[in-house]
Amino acid sequence: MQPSAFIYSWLPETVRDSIPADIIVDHHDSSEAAMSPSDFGRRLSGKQGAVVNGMGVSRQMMEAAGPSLKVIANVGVGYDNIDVGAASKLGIVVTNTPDILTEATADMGFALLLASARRIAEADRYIRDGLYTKNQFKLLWGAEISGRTIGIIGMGRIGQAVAQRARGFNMRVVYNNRKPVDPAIEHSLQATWLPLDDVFRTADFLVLCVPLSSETRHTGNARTLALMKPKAHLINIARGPVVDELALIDALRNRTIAGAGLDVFEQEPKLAQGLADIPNVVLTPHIGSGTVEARTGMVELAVRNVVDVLKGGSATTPVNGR
Ligand code: 8YV
Repeated sequence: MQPSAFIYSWLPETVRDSIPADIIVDHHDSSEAAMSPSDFGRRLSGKQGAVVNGMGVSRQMMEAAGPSLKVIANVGVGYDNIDVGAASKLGIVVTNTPDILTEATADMGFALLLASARRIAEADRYIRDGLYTKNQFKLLWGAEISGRTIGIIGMGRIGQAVAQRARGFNMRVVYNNRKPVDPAIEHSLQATWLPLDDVFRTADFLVLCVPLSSETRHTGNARTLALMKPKAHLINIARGPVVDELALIDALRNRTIAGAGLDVFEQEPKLAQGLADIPNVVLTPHIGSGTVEARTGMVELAVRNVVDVLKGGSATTPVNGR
């Protein structure tokens, strides 16, 4: 049987042209129009491979797709949208796109950190609202970064890249991870492992970089947010549900923390009621990996993973082995 793949993603011509001619490509540009899960399921049916960008893939969908399905390549490093356990049981390889987006996402973490510290979004609104009519000394004062403590939760590739940037800003780095990272990495980043609550307590800037799992859901909650300093800022470049958005809204409204920068939300693309009305939060629409280089590279890698598996080889970046 001729191999076929359903590509649910933006697909630049260069990448499309790299797909061997004997693989039948069924393409839907998810960046132009999202599909309903049921339509997605129908298009997946009978295919051997899938590239998935921003769609949940359940066990039911995989079973409905039929036994020919061999590989699902997620366009993203996080793969909480895919039931990997079910895929493994069904013998389906799941892949992700690590590394290629590390620097872009860490940059975004720092962009939000700086924006929150220096109230960039408020300042932008101030000018657009026509309020900049004279220079004022005591205007939109923010927080200094140099010499402050950054607390990183999740010290994988992206967390480490955030720590590297923090060193450049002369910050003290503390972090929490399920287990401490290699001592050589700790040494080069001058990073100190602390228990989770201590990271919440110590950080002037708390940056969330953990994958979403049942253990990390609501890592930021009413209890842990209450541990934070009133001058602290929370930055989320991980997944929305890592923070209890309603508890965060309370903390921001009551000024028990100073500010937040959020690239991800609990019910994306919906925001919790009231979030957008809070002045001391900077909001961006899940663009952490949003650079030409990262997003193009992610699609390239995802397509390559599918092609390699369909050609009888191994995927470069599997998350569940084979
Ligand atoms: C998205 C991301 O996947 O890599 C991740 O885990 O969250 C992002 O890069 C991207 O927006 C594609 O949908």
